[in-house]
Amino acid sequence: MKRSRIIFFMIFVLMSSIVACGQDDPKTELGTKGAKTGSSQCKPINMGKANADEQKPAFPNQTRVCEVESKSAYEVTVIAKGLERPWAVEPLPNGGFLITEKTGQLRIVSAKGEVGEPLRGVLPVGQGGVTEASREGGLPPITARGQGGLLDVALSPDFKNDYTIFWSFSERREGGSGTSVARGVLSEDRTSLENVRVIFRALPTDSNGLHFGSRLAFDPDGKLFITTGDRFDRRNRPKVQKFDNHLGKVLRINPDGTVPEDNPFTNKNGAKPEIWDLGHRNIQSAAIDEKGRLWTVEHGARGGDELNLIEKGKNYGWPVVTYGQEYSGSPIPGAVTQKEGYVQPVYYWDPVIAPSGMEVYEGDAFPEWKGNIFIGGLASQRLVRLVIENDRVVGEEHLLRERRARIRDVREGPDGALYVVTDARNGELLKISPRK
Ligand SMILES: [Ca+2]
Ligand SMILES: [Ca+2]
Repeated sequence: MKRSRIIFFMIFVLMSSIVACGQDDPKTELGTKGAKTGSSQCKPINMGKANADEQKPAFPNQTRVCEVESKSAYEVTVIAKGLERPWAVEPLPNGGFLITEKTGQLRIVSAKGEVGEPLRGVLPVGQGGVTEASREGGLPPITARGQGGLLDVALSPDFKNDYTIFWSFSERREGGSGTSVARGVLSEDRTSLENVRVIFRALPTDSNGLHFGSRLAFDPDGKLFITTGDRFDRRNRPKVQKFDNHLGKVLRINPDGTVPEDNPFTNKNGAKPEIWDLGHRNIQSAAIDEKGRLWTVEHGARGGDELNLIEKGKNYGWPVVTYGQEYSGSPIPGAVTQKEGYVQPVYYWDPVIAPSGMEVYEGDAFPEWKGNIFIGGLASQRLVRLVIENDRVVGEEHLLRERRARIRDVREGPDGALYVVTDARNGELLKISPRK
């Protein structure tokens, strides 16, 4: 019995690698081929067989749209190497980049690619109600366990004047850890963070190391969106549909940590006032589009990664309305794919891409890509490009497949190039720019 299982497993591994080779047929790094858009014979990208293949999309093009190919010629340059599990990249307005490393360092990488020392931070005692003494001279205590660590970073909307930055992390707390957000001011010499304080703590705290979210995005009014996850286990999952906690939600706060008066549930009894919407599994992608609207991509269960356009006060379903199935292959208990009162995803993937960071492209360097959504793929090792028309996905392209790297974040720089970090012990910062 045991032996046959091993043989079966070996055959499975062999087959998987053959499929993987077939999918990743070598492509040059330069995207110069003609687009296939518009063909009635078009095919979706071959990601393999769907896990929940009996599930049907709610509308056409909600999954597996036509594969398209960029006409724009681009090149990929390695700006920096040797980053330790980078989680986020944020281009700075005057050149260079802020980079978070999951293991706890926040660094500046210069425009030329020089990797700076970790920024020194100071947490004033008593501010932010920290439950444990901060590491002396360090950032608020971070638990870099499981999926936790130093996670996203965002610039203040007025960064050019206030030098303020925001970051999310899994905070070490009594009873485990939880997603928190801190802010601090970058010193003039760009070596340390000053006036650091924690402005948000997702509750409840849990002892596991999974599903922390978390991306940060400022809306055009200067309010800060924070995304979270469901903290993974069956015990926590039902909390996503309840208002008395922060799990599986988009939250919205003022940059000083107070709650905006126009949040949807500030008058609801027992509701956490930071809640903007609910019903998410684990949102690790968030970006604002040209109209100022928030888009997110979340890790679904097996076969249920989804793209959502976020609206105030809405319910996005998890775990009662969702695509996909449990990792075990069994159905998600009690779940359906459609139900009135729950927002359908704009798009979903089965099999999944395992999404990370995202960007809505608005630059001038690639006119063809304007309004497109770019999403990093971790397990899928690719950069996903979605062509959007009337808030629906009409084309999909997978870039960077030949690099075979877990893509952790993607952001647009002031120059219109895309900047990408790869999730590895020797992580890279890549630049995608027009081919010279
Ligand atoms: Ca960010
Ligand atoms: Ca959903």
